[in-house]
Amino acid sequence: MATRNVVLQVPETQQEIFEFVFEDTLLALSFVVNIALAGLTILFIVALARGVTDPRAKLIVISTMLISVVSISSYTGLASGLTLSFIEMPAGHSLAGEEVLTMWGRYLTWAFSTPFILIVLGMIAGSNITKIMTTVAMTIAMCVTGLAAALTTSSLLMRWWWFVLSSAFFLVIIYVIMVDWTREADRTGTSDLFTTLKILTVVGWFGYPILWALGVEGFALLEVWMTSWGYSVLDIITKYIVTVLIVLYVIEEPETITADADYGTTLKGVGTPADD
Ligand code: RET
Repeated sequence: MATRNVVLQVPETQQEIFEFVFEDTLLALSFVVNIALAGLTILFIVALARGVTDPRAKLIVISTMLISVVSISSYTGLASGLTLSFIEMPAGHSLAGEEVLTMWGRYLTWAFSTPFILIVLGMIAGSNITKIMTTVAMTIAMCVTGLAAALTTSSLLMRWWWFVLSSAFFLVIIYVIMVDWTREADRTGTSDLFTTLKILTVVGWFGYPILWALGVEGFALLEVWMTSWGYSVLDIITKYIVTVLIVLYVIEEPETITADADYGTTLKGVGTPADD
């Protein structure tokens, strides 16, 4: 009977979840701070990169902006109670049978934000479309399987199997960044910036699966607000700090990243204005 009462007290409707989030000041702040920072980052990019003319530099800038555009929407989803739910953990989990708050919107929206991070990193390294698209596909696969890991309630084993699958995709991305792009950035002449971005990205990205494993989704050693702040701090490093460093470099339009008016045209010369 006692268990039944606890279950019935769990917020179920979107409004109840919204109220639950805002009753927990720390949890609510972990969302609101990121909404503010994503907004400020967008304004920062608009203010600084307005005058950029080179099409390749513009593509990099727009991609950085899309990271924060996705982020502000993602955190709005969380803050409004739309993209988080209480789900019951399967047998064997340390909170088995209890309903825990899952911020599944994070895993979902990473599938839209991380591709832009990788497009930008790959372009700064001077990599090719095949490698960039491979990492984009891998990150989408990583996030979707991570979402599946968080939402699987049938079996603990299946939750961790999803986690293993997601980690396999993750390791492919780390390999491309550490090996291919590091070599390519050397050749392109962007290794100073790329090395800094690489450290922030690789170290930061490893924090996400660690938090997943330590939080309620995994071994439940951390409380929900701690996990949420953990993700929010990692997001600040891997998105806004990385973006600011990139934009400050790209607005100077150095030769290492520019490509002139022909860039992105299908036929040679199509993008060049006629002489007459
Ligand atoms: C999950 C759990 C399953 C195993 C792995 C994960 C990795 C997540 C990562 C997320 C990166 C997110 C970023 C977001 C910025 O918007 C899904 C936590 C490997 C690496 C950079």
